[in-house]
Formats: sequence, C-alpha cells, structure tokens
Amino acid sequence: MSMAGVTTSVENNILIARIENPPVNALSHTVRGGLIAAVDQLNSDETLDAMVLAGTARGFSAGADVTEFGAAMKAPKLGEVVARLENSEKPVVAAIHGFALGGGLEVALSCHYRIADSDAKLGLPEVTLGILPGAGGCVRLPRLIGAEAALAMITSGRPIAAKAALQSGLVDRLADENVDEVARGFAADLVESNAGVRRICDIDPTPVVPEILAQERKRLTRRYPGQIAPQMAVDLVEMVLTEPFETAIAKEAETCKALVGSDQSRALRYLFAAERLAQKPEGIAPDTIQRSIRRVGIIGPGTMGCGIAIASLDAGFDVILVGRSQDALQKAEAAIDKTYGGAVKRGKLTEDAVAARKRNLTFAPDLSTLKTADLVIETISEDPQAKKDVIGAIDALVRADTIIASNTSFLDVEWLADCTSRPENFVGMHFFNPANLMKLVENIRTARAAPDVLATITGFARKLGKLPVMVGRSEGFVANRMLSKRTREALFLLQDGATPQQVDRVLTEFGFPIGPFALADMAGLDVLAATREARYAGMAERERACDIIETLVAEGRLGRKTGAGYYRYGDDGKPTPDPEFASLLAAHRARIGATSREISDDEVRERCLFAMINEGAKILEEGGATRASDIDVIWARGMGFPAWRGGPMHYADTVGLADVLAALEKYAGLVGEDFFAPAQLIKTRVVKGEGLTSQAPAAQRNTKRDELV
Ligand code: 3H9
Repeated sequence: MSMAGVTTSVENNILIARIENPPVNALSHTVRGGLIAAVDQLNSDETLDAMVLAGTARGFSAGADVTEFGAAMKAPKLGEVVARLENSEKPVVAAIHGFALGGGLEVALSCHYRIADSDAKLGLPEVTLGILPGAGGCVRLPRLIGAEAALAMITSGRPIAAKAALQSGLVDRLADENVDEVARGFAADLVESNAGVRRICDIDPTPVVPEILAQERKRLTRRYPGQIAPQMAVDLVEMVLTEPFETAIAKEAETCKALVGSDQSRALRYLFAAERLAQKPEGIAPDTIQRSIRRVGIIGPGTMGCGIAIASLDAGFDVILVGRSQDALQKAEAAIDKTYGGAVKRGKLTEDAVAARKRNLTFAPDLSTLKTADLVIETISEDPQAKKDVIGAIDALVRADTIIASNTSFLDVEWLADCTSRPENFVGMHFFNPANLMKLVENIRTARAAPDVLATITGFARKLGKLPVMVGRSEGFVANRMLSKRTREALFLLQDGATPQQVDRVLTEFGFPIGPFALADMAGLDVLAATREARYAGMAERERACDIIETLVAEGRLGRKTGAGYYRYGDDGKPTPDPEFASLLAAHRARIGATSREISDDEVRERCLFAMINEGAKILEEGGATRASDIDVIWARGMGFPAWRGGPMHYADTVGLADVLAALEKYAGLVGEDFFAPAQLIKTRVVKGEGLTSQAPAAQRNTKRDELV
C-alpha cells in the first residue's frame, strides 16, 4: 500500500513502513501524515503484530524538512507523530541505514527498539541550524544514554557512528548487512516472546551533578562564543532531568520554536541552503557531463603544491608533482612524508594507507611527464610573467582536452587564458593554505571556459572534500579582495587612534576567531609587506602613506616568528600589548601628521565590516561573483566570518541595507570618498527597498513566526 511519503507492506503479520521522500527522506508534511497513517494501520488491524519502520535509498531520514521552516507547519506536527509512534500498543522497530539525523533520530527514539546498519550515522545536528531538537530529542536521549552523552551529541551536532551508538545504548543491535531483514527478524522475535513495547518516556532520567553542567556551560562559551543554541541546550537538558516527561516535552517544543524565529537560526539556515546552492554554479546545467579526471599534474613543489598533492592523493587520484630541481622535489617529498607521518602518529592513517597513496605519486623534474594528465594545476609563485611562461609550456605539451588550472590568488585569469591555445579548457583554482586542510576553494571562471570544464573542476574539488565556490574575474577574487579592504581599514583605524588590541577585541567579540592584527602577526609581516608591494601601484595616496607594516618589517618585527609584530610574544606564545609598538605607532602618526582621537568600538566594527560589505557589493555588480549567497559561503565557511551571522552580505541585510548605506556615506566623509563611496548596487537596492541577498535561497526568506513544533 502507498501513502504519500510512506509506503507500507505486510510480511508475516509485520507491517513494514518505509519513509520515501528523496533525496534524504526529510520529514515533510506528507511523510508525517504517512507515519500517522502507518501507526493507525498497525493498531487497528488485528492481523498485525508489530511494525518495522525503515528508510529508503540513502538513509533513514535527515530530519525535519528545512524548506518548510519558513511557513506555519501543517498538522500533523512532528511532536504529534513521535507521540503516536511511542504510544503505539504494538511494538515498533526502527531499521536505520545511512543516517538518522535531527527529527529522523527523534522518530527513531520514539520507536520501541532500534536496529542500525553498522555504517549508519546517528545525530542531532539541529544546533548547526541554530535550533535544538524540538520533537523529543532533548527529552528522550538523556533518558536513554545519560545526560552527559546526550548533551555532547546535542551541543556538538556531530553524528556518531553506529558502533558508538550501540555502546551507548542508543541502538539495540547492529546489522552488518541488510538491516531491514535483521529488524524484521528482531520484530518477529519480539512477537514470539511477547516482549511488547518499551517506551523511553517510562525511563526515569539519571541526575547529573550541577558542576558538570556548569563546566559544560563554560566550555561552550569558549567553543561557540556568541551562539545561543548550545547554551540553551544545557538549560534544556538540566530541565529535562527534573521535570515530568510531558512538561519537558512541552518546554522543549517551546524552546525550539523560539530558536527557529531567532536571527541566528535564520542566518545558519540561510547558509545551509547557500552552501548547497554554491555547488550549482550559475549558468552550468546540473546534468552537464563532467570530464573524467584520474591523473592530476601539479607544477610547483612548494607549500601549495604539496598541499594540493596530498588532498588529491587522499581522494584517490594519481598525482605527478613537477619541480625544477631534484633538491626541490626532495624537500617536497620530505614535507609530504612529514604530513603523512603525523597522520599515522595520530591514528588517522595506517602505514599501509600511506604507502598506497605514495604509490600513486610520481615526482618529476620536467614537464614532459604531464602528457598523460587529465588536469594540470600550476602553483608557482605569483610572478605574472613566470606564470604565463609555465602555462604556455604546459599548453604546448598536454592533450587538447586536458584542463589547465592556475592556482592564483589575484592574477587576471583572462590574461592567463590568453597565453593558451585552449581558453575554453583554462580556469583558475584558488586553494587556501594549507591546501590539504582548508576546505574553501575559489574556482575562477573565465568568460571563455567551457561549461563542462567548470562542472568538472567543481566536481573535482568536491571529490577532494573541499567546498568549491565559483567566482569570476576580479583582482583578489572574493576572499582576498574583501579581506584587503578590512586590512586597509584596520590600519587606518590605527592611524586614527585605535590600538591593535581594540580592533582585534571588537572583531573577535563580533565572532571572528582571531582579529586582523593577531592574524597578521601569525601570517608574517614580511609576507604581508610583499603583498602590499605587489598592490602598491593601484593604491590611493592615503593607503601608500599608511606604511605601518613596512616600519615594523624594517624594525625586524615580523610577527610571531620573531617574537614581536603588532604584539609582543612571550614563551607561552600569547600576544601581549607592546609599548614599543605604541611608540612606533605614535612616531608614524607624527610623521604623517595624523591626529589621534578616541575611536568607539562601533566605529571600529562598522568601518572594518562595512568596507568589506561595500566591496562585496562591488564584486557582485562587476560580476566577480554571481550571487550574494556565494560571497557569504566563502566568508562564513572559509574566512572566519561568524556563521551564525550568515556572512557579510546577509549581515548587511540584518543590520538593514539603508543603515549600511547611511554609514558608508558618513565614513566617505570621514575617511575619504576613495574608500567608502557606496557601491551603486547598494544604492539601487536601497531605493528598491531590497537587501543584498534578495536573490538568495528561499530558506533564508522567512517570517518571524515559524510554527515548527
Ligand atoms: C530538525 O530535524 C528539527 C527537529 O528536531 C524538530 C522539528 C520539530 N530538509 O547535503 P546534501 C536537501 S532540523 C530538506 O547536498 P549530502 C539538500 O538541501 C533538521 N532538505 O547531500 C539538498 O538539496 P538540493 C536536522 C534537505 O549527501 C539535498 O537534500 N537535520 C534536508 O552531502 C542533498 O543534500 C539536519 O540538519 C532537510 N533536513 O548530505 C540534516 N537535508 O539537492 C541536514 C538535506 O536541492 N542534512 N536536504 O541541493 C545533512 O546534513 C545532509 O544533507 C545529509 C546528506 C548528511 C543528510
């Protein structure tokens, strides 16, 4: 029999109900109705003895349907569904394969027994969407596995493996294969032995000592500064341990409902959808056939080249790493061995796995070995002519259909494409350092790149486990171009009277993991001075005169590595304010005739962030990115912008774009037109009453009143 969203069949007096809602069996309105109908069928049909509830295709269920969050949730709500399942008079066994996440796990918890495939993952990831489980997860899980273990799952949002779920008592049995069959057998045994139902609501929760909860609150404040949901999780679990079951269920539902309406949840749900949208670059049909990539050539055995090589080897590709000298290649091999050695030490990889990866790696002293490569990525230094020469040489050598990618962080990709005979097969791929660890990749399209080439590099980056975002031609692309505006403004603020400590504090309080000056000290001021030099020709006069970095480098203050930069570093490696830097800054101000004034924290925050937002809008209007949401994914997932604020473009809309415009105009008067003249796009959108993300995914466009539970 088929009810929308759930199908049922009967085998030996056992009702088999299957959630069928591709791609991830989200618990949409039709699925919820189907589940209620299945429980009704089980309890009204006297010939039925028990039910097995299973998923289909990729998993059991990924939880509540997040696309329904924007509107009032239609009955039956999930809370009612799980109550009906738990209160069934006849036993219900969940057969979990793939994943049981969020509401999906809450459904499984309302079943009387749980059997999981040994590869399944179980979790409550609601916190990553800025909410908390709202259909009994916070109430049932602590009763079943204890408050501490439950709290860890709820506050981290990280799914656990089936084996760990068995150990904690979350599931009753593992199935190495065919979980449905094992669950059917389990249900038949229950019937045979007259075992009946076993409800989690009948278990009394075990109390925990208050100190544990207090410690957890402290840990979460450090781990997730500014985020409300993790803190509220501790309050909820504390409440659940003392309140009667029904009261706890009602309070949990209220909390979840309040969180769904919060700005933080709206921002995180927006990002969830934006991240997935970014995987479908505009102008590339989703059914575009990707080219086959098996062998990857990488030119330049430096830090970036080695990082990309490791990421490619880890993903199972054959890699040819080309360097100019044996010495450079030997150093590269040592660096790769060191990374893999560390992974073996930490128990992440076995010696055998490393040996297998190394068998797929060839070191080559010249380009001729690249003839067999399907994709060649050059990673040499950002010297325009040297890049052009290398790309031209690759072009002359490799197959006509081989894709050539330049790992550039700011060069003009159209200009680089011109030096090939195959502009349709040429792209940019901007990896971030260390490339084997950093998830973000800016894939850069040229006007002439073929759609299947763009689809292929998106697919390739995903296979590396990266988060690729397609950007367009633009100096510094999205991440570095916007970052350079924040850096500029942070330096101007020093001239105007702020201190590195104040700027860093304001931005970390905003939610960045590290402030711009502590970050600069970490990167090395000599490195940043070189970047500044490369940009010098295009700088405005005020920017050129703001040569604080050069002064520090001249003084031998290169940052952490020399024990001093913007800060001083002691043996503990912690940055402390440095009077010597204060004197250098005072001398700098005197030299350029800058008058120092008291700068408010609001001014620091606005100048740093609005300079970035304005640049993001310019990037959009110039076609350097096709969607505001892509910019947000780059910043929130790759550049430390607090995800719970949704990314810079979303944040501008949260502040109110008209207010951002007014502030830009104010700072254009204060700092200079060159730096704060508002982007035309912002002015146009304000006139139209629109925000920057008005073309963003539907999940973000939301009403204040979400009737979720
Ligand atoms: C919840 O349950 C609240 C309850 O406690 C309380 C209620 C009262 N809904 O990620 P993918 C779509 S909150 C709707 O690319 P993967 C996704 O947008 C929920 N759609 O695949 C994409 O669509 P498209 C708690 C969803 O293999 C497609 O499925 N649950 C949902 O890399 C494929 O997704 C979560 O937070 C959803 N819940 O990863 C789990 N989930 O093709 C969220 C996915 O149009 N989901 N879609 O781009 C995930 O973590 C991953 O999707 C999953 C698969 C691991 C399942």
